[in-house]
Amino acid sequence: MRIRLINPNTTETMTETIADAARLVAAPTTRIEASTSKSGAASIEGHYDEAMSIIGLIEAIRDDPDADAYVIACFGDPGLLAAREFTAAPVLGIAEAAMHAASFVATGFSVVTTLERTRIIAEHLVRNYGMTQHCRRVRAVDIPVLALEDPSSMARARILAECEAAIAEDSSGAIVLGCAGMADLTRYIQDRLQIPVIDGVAAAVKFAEALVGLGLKTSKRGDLAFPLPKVYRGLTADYAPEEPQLKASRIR
Ligand code: 5HY
Repeated sequence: MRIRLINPNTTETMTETIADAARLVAAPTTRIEASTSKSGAASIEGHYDEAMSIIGLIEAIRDDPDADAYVIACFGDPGLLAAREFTAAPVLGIAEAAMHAASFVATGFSVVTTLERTRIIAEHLVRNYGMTQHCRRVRAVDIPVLALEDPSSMARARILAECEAAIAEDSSGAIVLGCAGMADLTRYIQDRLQIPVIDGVAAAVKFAEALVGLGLKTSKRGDLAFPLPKVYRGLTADYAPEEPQLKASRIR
């Protein structure tokens, strides 16, 4: 099977970190094809960044209509439902995938994310995904997303310290890493804390494999049916939804 892994920010180096983490856990028969959004923000750290990233996300799906599944590799799960409308193939958001995986291995987990402002967005997702009973706390290390790639930011040490505090103070049994850019820290933190540390990129890849293995596709009945054809103007004119039969004839 083929998974299209989409980094909705425009930073190629981060896509490489994300793709490495995905390939580390993918089954031998799974091909991971990673893409960096062609439009939007260098890093997604708020509602506005998220909104501006969705065109690039849809474009990446439209450019590869035959993938067996799609993974949105940003912890805000930007455009998740719009993407599920746009294609029949399963679409996984790394935040949703990570939280579900954590709930399978611990009765309580903490999320450790980047900036204080995205901590609030992650709390919204906890509620939206019905995870309030499982998520003990969402924490932030207040490091910008792109500083994760800068050794001088001490990001690794600060994230480890925040995870240790989560175990001590939240009585959590598992940690969810709250940014795709933290994917390469999973093993490092897990070896030191000896509790499950969940990276959403890896979790989303394995859930995508499971859904495809089960022969499940996104339901086209109700709110995730293909978008209704209509005229779009301005910047989005090129994204006007097509007639479903036209779309169906173009994609699987
Ligand atoms: C992410 N931003 O995973 C989120 C992290 C965050 O550009 N990739 C981003 O802080 O919300």
